[in-house]
Formats: sequence, C-alpha cells, structure tokens
Amino acid sequence: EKIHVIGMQMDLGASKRGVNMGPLAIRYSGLMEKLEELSFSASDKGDILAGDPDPSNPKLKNFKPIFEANRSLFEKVTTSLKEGAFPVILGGDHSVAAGSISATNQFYKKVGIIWIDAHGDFNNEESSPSGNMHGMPLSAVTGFGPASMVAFSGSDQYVDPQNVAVVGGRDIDPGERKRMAESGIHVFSIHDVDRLGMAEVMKRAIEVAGNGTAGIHVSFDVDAITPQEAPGVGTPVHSGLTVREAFLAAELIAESGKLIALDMVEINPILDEKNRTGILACELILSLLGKSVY
Ligand code: DIR
Ligand code: MN
Ligand code: MN
Ligand code: MN
Repeated sequence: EKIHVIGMQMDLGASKRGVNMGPLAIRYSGLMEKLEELSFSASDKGDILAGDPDPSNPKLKNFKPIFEANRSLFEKVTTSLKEGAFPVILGGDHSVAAGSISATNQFYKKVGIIWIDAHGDFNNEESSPSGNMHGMPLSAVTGFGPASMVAFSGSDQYVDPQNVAVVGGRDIDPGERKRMAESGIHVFSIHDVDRLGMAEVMKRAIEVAGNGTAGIHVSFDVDAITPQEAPGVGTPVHSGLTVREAFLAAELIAESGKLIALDMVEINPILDEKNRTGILACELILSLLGKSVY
C-alpha cells in the first residue's frame, strides 16, 4: 500500500506556539523508516508552512494564514488520494483537520470521523471563548461553522454528524457542549471510556463512523492521552486516556479495515520531555496502520 506523509508546520490555531514543530518530532522518531519496515511504500511529501500571523479578527485568530495553509493541504491530500495513496497528516495544531477532512470527504463523497481528543473542537466564532481556530475544525467540517474555514471549493460538502464519533472528551466549553449535543454527533467522553472500556467504546465509534460511509478518517489529538504520558502538548487536561487505551483504540481501528486517512496532531516538542510524545505519536501512527505487537 502506498502512503503519503504530509506535514503541516502550523501553530497559529493555538495560543501556545511550538506545535508547528510536530512533523519534525514525528519524523525524528523514525516514521518513514518504520513505515518501510512494515512494507509500505511510503513517500515523504514534505511540509506546508504557515504564513504570517494575522491579528485582524479576534474571533477567528489568524484566519488568513490558517485558511491559506489548509487550502494547500486540501489540494495536496486530494492529489495523494487521486494517486491512490493513503494520506497521513502530521500536525500542527488541530485546525489542519479542516483541510484534510474536507479533502477526504470530497474525494470519497461520504466519510465518517473518529475524533480522539480531550476537547470537542466544536466551537464556532460565536461560541469560542478564545477565538483559537484549533477549537473549531470539527464544527466546521460537519457544517456548523465557521463556514469560511472550509470554503475550499465551490461545492462544499460536509460530513454527516451522524457519522462522527468523539472519543476521550473531558474539557468541553459550556457553549460548545450545547452545540455538540444539538448537532447529532456521537460523543464518547472519558466517562464512557471508564464505564464501558475502550474496546466497547471503539466498537461503537467504528460502527458510527463506518456505517454507510466509504471509510473512516481518524483525527488524533495527542492531548487525548493523559499528560503524564504525553507531556508535549499545548493544552494538557489531567486524567486522560492511558497509553494502553490509546494503543487499543489504534489497533481496533486498524483491525476494522475502514481507515482511509489519518491526522496526528498537537505534538509540541518545546513542551515535551526528550521527544517522548513525538515517539508516542509515531508509534500510534504505526499501530493505526496495522503494526501488530505479536
Ligand atoms: C478550547 C480549547 N475549547 C477553545 N480547545 C482546544 O479554545 O476552543 N485545545 N482544542 O486543544
Ligand atoms: Mn483537538
Ligand atoms: Mn485537544
Ligand atoms: Mn445516531
């Protein structure tokens, strides 16, 4: 199978700088070599760079450079899909998912999403307490705004909220929570992971995202994992997924055979300890792509 790795050196969607170095941290962990070891034909398509900060709109901070970089990503992912390659997107902050998911959903017509994150990323310009665009991409790709964030082609298509599963949520803003509840997306909070176990949560999430779709786009924010294990993130939230829960989720998604694209985002090497979060992100990518432990 052919894999295209695309980096997004983007940190303008978050308050803390530094996640733009995420792609380097994951590559430094040996991603390309390890993909070859798994017998993939893997090509590194390089990084897309962020433009200059744009202070003009405090409700959509840095809108212009984020949109421009996402347009480039949208085009690059579309090209990879047309060439029959599986796209792996290395973030960057989570705003990059607006570009990658728009591309897969337009190409495949109907994709499902498993969004693994401590956060909902379901704000729009009105509900956002921060104006940070990494808190908005899931809302944007499901058609709940900001519409301008995903206006890449004349014929914008949104992902059906019925085919969206959020896993690991534990820090949702009040207005965001209301929007999520009304949207029809399926939320498996950290409480559901506690009660049901990750295996059952993933069974349900794969059903939600895989049922009646061409496949599943996984958007993995490493802050879903507990900060003791993944310290290199900009917005840590205490008491998250264990590393084993994260790998179990990855392995079950691989086993489903439905994965069609993958974002691995929000790795901040400046805040990390000896690249352990970068290494973890690299290993999770390999597991999602089917690396087995036995
Ligand atoms: C918060 C933090 N909900 C916001 N969001 C994220 O600013 O919208 N942090 N995504 O990683
Ligand atoms: Mn996120
Ligand atoms: Mn997050
Ligand atoms: Mn439903």
